[in-house]
Amino acid sequence: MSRLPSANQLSDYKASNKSGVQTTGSGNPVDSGTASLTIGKNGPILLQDFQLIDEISHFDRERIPERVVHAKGAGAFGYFEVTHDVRKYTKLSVFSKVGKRTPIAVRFSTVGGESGSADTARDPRGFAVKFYAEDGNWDLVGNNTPIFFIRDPILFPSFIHTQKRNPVTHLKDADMFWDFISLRPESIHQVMFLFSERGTPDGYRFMNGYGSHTFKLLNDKGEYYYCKFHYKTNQGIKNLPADKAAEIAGSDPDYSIRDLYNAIANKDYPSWTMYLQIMTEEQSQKVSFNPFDLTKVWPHKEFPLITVGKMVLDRNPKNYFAEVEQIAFSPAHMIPGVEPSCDKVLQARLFSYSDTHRHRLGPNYLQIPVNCPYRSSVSNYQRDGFMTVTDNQAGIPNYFPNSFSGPTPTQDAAIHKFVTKGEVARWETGDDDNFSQASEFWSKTLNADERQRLVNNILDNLRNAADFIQERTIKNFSQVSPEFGDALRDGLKKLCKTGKPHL
Ligand code: HDE
Repeated sequence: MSRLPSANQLSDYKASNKSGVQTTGSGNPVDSGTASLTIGKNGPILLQDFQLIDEISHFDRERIPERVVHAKGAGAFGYFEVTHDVRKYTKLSVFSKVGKRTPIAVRFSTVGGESGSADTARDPRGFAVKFYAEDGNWDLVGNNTPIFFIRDPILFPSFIHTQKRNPVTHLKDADMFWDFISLRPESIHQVMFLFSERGTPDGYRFMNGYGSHTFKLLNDKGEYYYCKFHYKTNQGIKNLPADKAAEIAGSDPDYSIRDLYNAIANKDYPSWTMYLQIMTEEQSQKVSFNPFDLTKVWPHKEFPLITVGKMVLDRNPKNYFAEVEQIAFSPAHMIPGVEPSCDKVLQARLFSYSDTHRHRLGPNYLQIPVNCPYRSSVSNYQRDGFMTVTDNQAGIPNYFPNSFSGPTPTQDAAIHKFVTKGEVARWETGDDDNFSQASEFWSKTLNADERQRLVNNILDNLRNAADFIQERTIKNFSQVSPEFGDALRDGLKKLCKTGKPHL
């Protein structure tokens, strides 16, 4: 019977490898893998059985904290190839020459579920890319949606709590979810993406990716542009209808991991085309929306897509834990030519990721091979710490400035200087134009069938929330379009009549 490559991993290993001598972690050969050292056949175990203690104590420490969000995911490796010249906009080394290839690592993920949760859950998908460039690693840590639920990062921990489990029942809780969403209507645009079929992509190969935030690009003349990054899937977009997604969640919860692994193992390498959207400073001051607000898209008509290159995934991880569980992306990992904009959510992310890596993987997480900027050499004044596994920069001076050939800064890395002023305050943004782009999405992007499915998918979840929360939610959707609000109100009434119990 023919089997998928993912089912044959062990047989494939056996076909090309001979068994070696089993050892302890310190490399000492062992004489049995099946018996502990005891006094007599049934006797107690000896403390001198280092092999047993080594086995069990290592096992006791096997799990590291899972990612607090994006815990379930799949990773792969490949390259990014430049196909079009964009040096007018940026001096980024990875875009420096048509035909240039840069090695990349990618991790796709769901967001809210634990590392054992189902791949087809309704959720945004993470789309994180690490470019191993000659001038260090550049991480573009995005999603499969161009926008997000919030525009002020202070709301992020609360928002995530509402996606997770109720602290008493340990169940997903529709009251928590819809209460927060309806109290913060800036989330409505992304909620509509989420409850459309884009919320259940048919595996990771069939979705687009977005850097989502507005970034700043810098060219070699010192000029800057605002920019959004897009990846379009060359496999075509495929989404799952809600009932199919639910069925697969039961029959094959690892559906998307399996699909990606087998496509690559079968040499059916997935690829994406990368594009930029560019906005000048002048345009940024004139556009009708806030270009630094993460709940907004930049209309393609005004800001057309500019092709840069393609991303190809052609290698599966050699080992999942080493190369996927331990991979650590950070929006703060930037190389000359790309800089943050004033997008507040991006600003907070610049801190958060490295912080979580130090907690999850330790202070030397950048020494782990998958995270190490192996195409440049790390040279600085950081030393020591848990799990220093390099030569710790040997005899290079460990202080700066110094007179002994220690590494020195370069102006190539200087950020673009800019002036900023304003009153320091906690600026509330809850009422900043929450509905205009959501209305466009409803009336222009979705067709009648898609609108109906969006309504059905929302009803399927909203029906579990308390009445007053349903009412507030419907009021918000009515501001997107009265027709939308009416469809939800009618739908809830009908569901009430069926008498089907709420979850
Ligand atoms: Fe994340 N996010 N996030 N996020 N995020 C993490 O970092 C965080 C946000 C995204 O495959 C964590 O390594 C804050 C937007 C992806 O390893 C954590 C805020 C976008 C991944 C974290 C956001 C993302 C993460 C958890 C708002 C799309 C998975 C583990 C201020 C543009 C990366 C980790 C991977 C992971 C924090 C919002 C994408 C805790 C504080 C917006 C793809 O640091």
